[in-house]
Amino acid sequence: MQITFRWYGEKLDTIPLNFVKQIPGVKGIVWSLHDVPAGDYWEMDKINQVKICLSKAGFNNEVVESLNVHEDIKLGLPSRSRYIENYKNTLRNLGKAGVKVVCYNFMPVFDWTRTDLYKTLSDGSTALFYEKAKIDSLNPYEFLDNVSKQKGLLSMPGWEPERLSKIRELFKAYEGFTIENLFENAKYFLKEIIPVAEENDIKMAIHPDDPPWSIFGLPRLIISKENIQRYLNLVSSPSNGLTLCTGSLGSSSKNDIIDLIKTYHNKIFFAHIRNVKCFENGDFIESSHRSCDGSLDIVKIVCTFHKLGFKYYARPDHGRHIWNEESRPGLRPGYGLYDRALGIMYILGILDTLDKQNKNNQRCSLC
Ligand SMILES: [Mn+2]
Repeated sequence: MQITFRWYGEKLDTIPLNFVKQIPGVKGIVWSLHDVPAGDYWEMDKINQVKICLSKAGFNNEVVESLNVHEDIKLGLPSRSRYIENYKNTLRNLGKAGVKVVCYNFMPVFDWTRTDLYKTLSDGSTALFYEKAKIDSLNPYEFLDNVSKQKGLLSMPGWEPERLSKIRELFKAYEGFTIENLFENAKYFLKEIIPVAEENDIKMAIHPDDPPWSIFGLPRLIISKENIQRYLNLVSSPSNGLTLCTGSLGSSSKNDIIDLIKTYHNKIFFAHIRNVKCFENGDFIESSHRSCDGSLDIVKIVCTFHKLGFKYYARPDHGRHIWNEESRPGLRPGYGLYDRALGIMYILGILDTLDKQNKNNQRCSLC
């Protein structure tokens, strides 16, 4: 697997690329044009600016996360055709710029959802936390009032102020909307864009819904093996694939991550590898990468990818805030430098051990 690191761009990220360069093993930067609203076209000039900036710093630009899908496409409104055309033209430009994988999601209204961005863990670090009872007891507007007061939320992808200001209208638009409607609209979208992705040698990798269950009565697509299979069947193509986010799918104990990797390894083009600690009452918190700190066996996960010859991209996904990093101005919750770097070192430690075993023709002792 090729290790990558998500970075928000020169204007928006407080972590300099030369710091990222000091994390061993990072080959590529996972990037996006975060200042372009969902549905708009990405101009070649802007794409090339990022490409030059990354290549100067010694990184490739082969993975984009996210190329956001406009809400009208998810809702299947007549205006979707304009946004789908923009999406296709953006894919053409990304292909020209050497992009190989595009991560996107099809989550209605909210991207990922948490109740606390800085929940304190027993060691004094803080992390993103989901409190089930709180989500269940609030309506979406109360929830937003509650969570948007927390530092840093509105700078997070998926929580852009312009999107959230329309939240009431959006919820109205989704009234009576079912999972069948969402699958139907996803199919329409894929039929349009997948041929363009194929022509441009791009793999589309849908990110699972986070958390993997319905919230606030909204339907959610990528939450289970059954739905993943159904989504991949919507359009059968080597360009229609998955981002396997261990933490998103793994926050439901119903999902067997190892089984998903074994079943879909030919369809996984991007792996988000992080741990999550799940509690019996449905709460979960993002823990360190170490297997014993969370509910997921990261050693076994990395080992399974390695055994299957996974050659695509991986990133450590989110991390905790440690070493007083939460006081850094402009920090994006979950996207500090230190814990993601530690996560990469943990993953590399596992991979190096596996490579050494292979070299010595030893049987794998890790999974
Ligand atoms: Mn993820």
